[in-house]
Amino acid sequence: MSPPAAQSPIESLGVVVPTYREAGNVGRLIHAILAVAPRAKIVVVDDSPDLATRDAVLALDLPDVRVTHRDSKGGRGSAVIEGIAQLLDLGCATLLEMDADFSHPPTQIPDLVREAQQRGLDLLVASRYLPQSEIRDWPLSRRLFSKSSNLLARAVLGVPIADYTNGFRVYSRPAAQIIRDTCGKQGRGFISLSEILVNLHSRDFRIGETPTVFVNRTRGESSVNFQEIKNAATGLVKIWSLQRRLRGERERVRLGASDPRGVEPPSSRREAVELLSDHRAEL
Ligand SMILES: Nc1nc2c(ncn2[C@@H]2O[C@H](COP(=O)(O)OP(=O)(O)OP(=O)(O)O)[C@@H](O)[C@H]2O)c(=O)[nH]1
Ligand SMILES: [Mg+2]
Repeated sequence: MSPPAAQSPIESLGVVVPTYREAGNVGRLIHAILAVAPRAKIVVVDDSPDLATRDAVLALDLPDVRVTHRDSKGGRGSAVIEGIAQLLDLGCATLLEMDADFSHPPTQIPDLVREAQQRGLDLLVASRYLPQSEIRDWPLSRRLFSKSSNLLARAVLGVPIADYTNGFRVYSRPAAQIIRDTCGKQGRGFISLSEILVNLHSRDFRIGETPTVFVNRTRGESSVNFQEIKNAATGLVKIWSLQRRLRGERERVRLGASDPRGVEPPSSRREAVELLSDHRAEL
């Protein structure tokens, strides 16, 4: 389905919210999103062990808000990718991902969407690590862990972005299609945020950052645990190897060698835009 050509990015916005035990947050968050983006379509992908979060969404009874409940904790990244696929099917031209716990201020959504469009970006990261950014109420241990994870990811992967792990991001439709078709293979949790960066950067998609204010959650429980951290470390190694493979493929294509990828996803943004013809109008 194609969005009408006249729609502005905020009018054709789709928002994906991954949830794990967020019954106390999700309803308020959806109202807060719709207060600033009344035409947005919202997809919640919930992996909670009970139905409280799903029921909190259903109780809102809003036509453009849907919730998918999955049977096990499939990971934040896989939930986002599933939500992105649904939003693409709904015809959204601009997509945004954000957490359910109000760490990502919904009031910044219109500015993010506008900035992504004005700068011609395929991915705009709301970043906690720019000079004007702010992190509120995080304990020192959490700050140190997050900062060092980001420095490590940047050192290994080299995508010129300061914040690899904040899941408050805007995507163009072509970028979202690449994410749907290529990501979620190097881990299912928070590491998918880095996998997305590498898959888009390796294909010359346009990536930028803008400052944000990140606020520690005040309701609900953290889902971060040791297993998640271990999975992220393994995922980082896999993504590094993926990045080398993508670079090799690009080089082979550049040198005119026959394309060994068969029906694999496009190796550059240009190729992606040429192939993804269903939304030529907005590209
Ligand atoms: N669907 C789904 N969502 C998840 C999963 N793990 C976390 N989330 C959601 O992803 C978002 C980010 O997770 P958080 O637990 O807030 O992670 P964090 O911000 O690093 O840490 P805290 O805010 O301290 O909990 C929240 O909306 C969570 O509910 C998961 O396995 N599946
Ligand atoms: Mg959080």
